[in-house]
Amino acid sequence: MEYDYFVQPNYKPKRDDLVCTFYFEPARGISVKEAVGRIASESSVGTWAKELKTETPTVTRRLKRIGAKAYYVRGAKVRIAYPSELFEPGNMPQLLSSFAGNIFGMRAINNLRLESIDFPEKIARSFKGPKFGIRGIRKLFGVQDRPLTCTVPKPKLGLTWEEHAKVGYEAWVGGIDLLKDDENLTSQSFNNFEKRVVECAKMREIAEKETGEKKSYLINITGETNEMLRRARLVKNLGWEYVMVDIVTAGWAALQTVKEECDKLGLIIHAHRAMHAAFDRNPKHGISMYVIAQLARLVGVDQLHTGTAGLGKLESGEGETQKLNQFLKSRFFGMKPVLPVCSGGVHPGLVPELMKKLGKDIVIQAGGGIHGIGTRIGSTALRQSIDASLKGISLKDYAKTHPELDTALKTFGFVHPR
Ligand code: CAP
Ligand code: MG
Repeated sequence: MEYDYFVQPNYKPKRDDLVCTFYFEPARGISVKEAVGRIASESSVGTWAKELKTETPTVTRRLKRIGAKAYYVRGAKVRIAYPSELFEPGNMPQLLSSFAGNIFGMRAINNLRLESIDFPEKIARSFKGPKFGIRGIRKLFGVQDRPLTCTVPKPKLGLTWEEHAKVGYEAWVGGIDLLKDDENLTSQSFNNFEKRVVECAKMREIAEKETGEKKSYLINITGETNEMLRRARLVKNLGWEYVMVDIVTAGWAALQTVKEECDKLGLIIHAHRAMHAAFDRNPKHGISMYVIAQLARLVGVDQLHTGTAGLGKLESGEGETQKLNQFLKSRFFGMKPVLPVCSGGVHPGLVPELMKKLGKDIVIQAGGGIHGIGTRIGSTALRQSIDASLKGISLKDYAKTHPELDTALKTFGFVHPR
C-alpha cells in the first residue's frame, strides 16, 4: 500500500482507536506528508516495498481498515490513530513494538519522539492498574496529612547486609517511613538479598516498637523474571509489604508477570525508573517520561519516580515533574492514583520548595541528603523540614529550636546539587 494511504487529514479517530502524538523531523528530501505516512505505515501494517504479491484485494481492504492513519499535522507534531485491532489486549511489549518500535530508526526520519498516548477504554482496561495506589499506601502507614519519607542507604553499593539493616534502623528511628534499596543493589556477594531482607525485618521490629510508627522497606527484587517472583514470595513470607522493581531495565513483560504475582501476594509495587533518561532526555527523539508513566500506571505500579521539578541532581525539565504527578493522580479508566516519588539530590533544605511545587501527596526520598550528615540526624532533619513546611515556618526559624535541621542547613544549606 502507498504511504499516501496512511495520511488521512479528514479521518476522525474512532472510539476504539489508540492515538499517539509524536514530534517528528523528516530527513532531507522527504516531505512532511511522506514522513508521517511512513511513520504510520511502519508502525502498523506497512513496509518499504510498494507492491506486495501477498496483497490480494481482500487483504488490501483489511489493511485499509486496520492501518494507522496520520490525521493531524501541525508543525512538527503529528497525531496518528491506530485501530485497536492492531493490538493484543493486555500485551504491553506488543503495543510498544507497534507504535514505539522500528520507527525510531527509520532513515527517512531524522528525529522522532513519542510524546503521549490516548488510550481507548478497550485497550486500557485490558491492563490491571495499581492495586493499592495512594490511598492504600497512606492507609498502611496511617499517615494522611504529610508526604511520606524515604531513604536509600549510601554508598549505594558496598555496605554489607548487617550494615544496611543498621542504617535502616537508624533511619526508621530518626523518623523515616521507608527504607529503600538502591537500583543496582540486588543480591551481591557482600550484600545477599535474603540475608539483607531477614536482617532488616529484625531491625524493623525494633524500630516500630521504639517509635510506635509503622515502618516499611522498598525491597529491590529486580532480576531474571522467575527470580523476581521467588524474591517477591520471600518478601511476603517475611512480613514485608513492598517490592521495588527497576521497571525499565527489567522490561515490561517481566513487570506484568511480577504485577500478577504481587496482586496475589498483596504486595505494593515501587517502580524505579533507572535508564529512562537514555530515551527521554533528548527532547527531539525517543519516548517521553510521560509515556513511561502512562504505561507504568496501566500495568499497575503503586509508586513511581518522577523527579524533583528541577531542584535536584538529575534532569527533570521545567514543569515536567508537575505534569507527570498530575497525570499519576488524574482520572484514568477508574485506575487508582500512583504515588509520585521525588528523589535525586534531595536534602532537608529543599523540602519547602519541593512541597510548594509538588504538594503533599508525594514520597520525599533522600540518600546523600540524609547520610551526608549522619543517618539518624539526617532522618530527623528531613521530618522537621516537612513539619516546618506544613506549619508555614521558615526552615531558618525552625532550625533555631531543632538542632538536627540546623545541622542539615549548616551542611547543605539550600543548594540545588548537580
Ligand atoms: C537518589 C538515588 C535515586 C535517584 C533516581 C540515586 O540518591 O538513589 O536512584 O534519585 O532518580 O541513586 O541517585 P540521592 P529519579 O538522594 O543520594 O541523590 O528519582 O529521577 O528516577
Ligand atoms: Mg538510586
